[in-house]
Amino acid sequence: MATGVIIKGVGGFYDVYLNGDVLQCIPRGKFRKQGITPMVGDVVEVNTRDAVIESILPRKNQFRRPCVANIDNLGIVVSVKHPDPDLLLADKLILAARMNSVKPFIVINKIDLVEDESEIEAIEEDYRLSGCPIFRISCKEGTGLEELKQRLYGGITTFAGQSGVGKSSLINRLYPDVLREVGDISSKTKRGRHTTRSVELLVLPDGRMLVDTPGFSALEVDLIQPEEVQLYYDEFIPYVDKCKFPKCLHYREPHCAVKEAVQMGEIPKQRYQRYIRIIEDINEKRRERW
Ligand SMILES: Nc1nc2c(ncn2[C@@H]2O[C@H](COP(=O)(O)OP(=O)(O)O)[C@@H](O)[C@H]2O)c(=O)[nH]1
Ligand SMILES: [Mg+2]
Ligand SMILES: [Zn+2]
Repeated sequence: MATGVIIKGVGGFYDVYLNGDVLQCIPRGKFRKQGITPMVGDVVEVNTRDAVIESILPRKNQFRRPCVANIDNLGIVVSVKHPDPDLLLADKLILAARMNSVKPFIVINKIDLVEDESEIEAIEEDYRLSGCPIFRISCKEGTGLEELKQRLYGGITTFAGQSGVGKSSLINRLYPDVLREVGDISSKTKRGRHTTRSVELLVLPDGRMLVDTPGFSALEVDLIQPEEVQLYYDEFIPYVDKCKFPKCLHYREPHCAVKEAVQMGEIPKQRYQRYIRIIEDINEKRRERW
């Protein structure tokens, strides 16, 4: 028996990465009877002689789009320009990642497009206390890719962000052996081809893995309670105990230490304002539901 990771699944067969090798396996019949479908990213125990998956270890998380389990790290890609950064989306992705025990990091791409560094610095400033490592890169010129590669964390990494920010370009750069479709922003409608393809894990030489299909939905955020959101904001930690109300949402409550810290410039203002947007979004969605 050996332990490996499913890196691909097609037509009932699963490619399992085991000690540097790939073994095509079938799952034991019992899984189907139990209604369990193995997923890409699953850690499995394999009977190597028969190439049979005997057991699937408990998943730490699982996602539908792309359909993959056990994600460790999420690279949130924003571009300085074309398209302009959508930091509300980035914040929601940070939240969705942390809710699912995924470690987020921020990748600022297309730095070749700005002459003035201040646009990059503004994004970095916004996330300086978020606890997310931040990388500046240009997929076009190759800047910062080596550093990103060296600091890519162990386990399985996936990338998310708006369309056109350079996720596919980045995966191609990090894993150049397999070329994937890099879209032109203007021809984004030619989707069909890509959506039917199944997800695959790309194994880097040292065993770290990338999800080949970018994506990671922030929809899960809708399920969170408004009072839970703050638990995922590292920025607030030093202040929350000093708020007058123990259940302070740092929203409309008086004598709120978080709001005071924002006023004093100790917590980045934009990031706080987007936190409020998220709280209001959640409240609105809940009103619609009831
Ligand atoms: N100038 C510039 N363009 C880039 C860079 N990275 C990607 N692009 C371009 O941005 C467009 C969208 O890239 P793509 O990787 O398809 O984005 P995705 O939708 O996030 O997967 C393509 O035309 C890329 O050539 C970069 O670092 N600099
Ligand atoms: Mg793409
Ligand atoms: Zn407060």
